[in-house]
Amino acid sequence: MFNFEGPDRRKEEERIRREGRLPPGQALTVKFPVLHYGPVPPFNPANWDFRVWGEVEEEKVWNWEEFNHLPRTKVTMDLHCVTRWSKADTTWEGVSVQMLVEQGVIRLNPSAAYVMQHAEFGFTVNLPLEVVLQENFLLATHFNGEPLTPDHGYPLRGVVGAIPSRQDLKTPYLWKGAKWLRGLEFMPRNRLGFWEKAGYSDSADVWKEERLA
Ligand SMILES: Nc1nc2c(c(=O)[nH]1)N[C@H]1C(S)=C(S)[C@@H](COP(=O)(O)O)O[C@H]1N2
Ligand SMILES: [Mo]
Repeated sequence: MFNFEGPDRRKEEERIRREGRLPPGQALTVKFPVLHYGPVPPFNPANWDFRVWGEVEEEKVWNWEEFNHLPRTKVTMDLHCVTRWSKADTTWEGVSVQMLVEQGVIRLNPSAAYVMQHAEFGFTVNLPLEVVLQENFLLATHFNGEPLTPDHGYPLRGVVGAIPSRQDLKTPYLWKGAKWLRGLEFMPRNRLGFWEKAGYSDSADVWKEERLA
């Protein structure tokens, strides 16, 4: 597929590689491939809600309007997909879980250690709490200044990537962000999500090339 992207891709890949931003076994794309299991769900703001439950002092349920009044932030990241494409300098806007916790909007129990993202059709993705609280994990409503498109997760998705200046942050492959996200479950112990149960790596570190379990 990359052959059809022209000379710009090659030059861009050289630059990203030189800057140490291309993990092993990855190739740069200037497109934005779409990958998921199953159909794209419809969005109806009248019955959409976002739930926060589990190891929290108080469960939360926000409708679409309430969700849009939460504090918002922006982050620019490189995305790394386990199917071996990477995309550089993508800008995401939305809600940071770290910020919600710092501002007391979500109050975690001390027992909270893992997080399950719950999406439409029962799709799930698990991550350690530590990663969900990093700056490179966002509950995103916008990509490069525009609302998400339906196939990339509209109206809301988890997204995780690499912030080039932040090599201290753990960086999992892109599948660790659930599109069409509807809730977060804070958990005392780890449970595997949809792709993790199917044999993908639990930790999914892009720099260690943790693709399959
Ligand atoms: N709800 C949902 N989210 C999902 C998936 C899925 O099957 N369902 N697949 C994941 C996988 S495997 C990848 S690689 C990324 C792809 O995101 P993209 O389509 O925006 O490139 O979404 C992730 N989020
Ligand atoms: Mo994927």
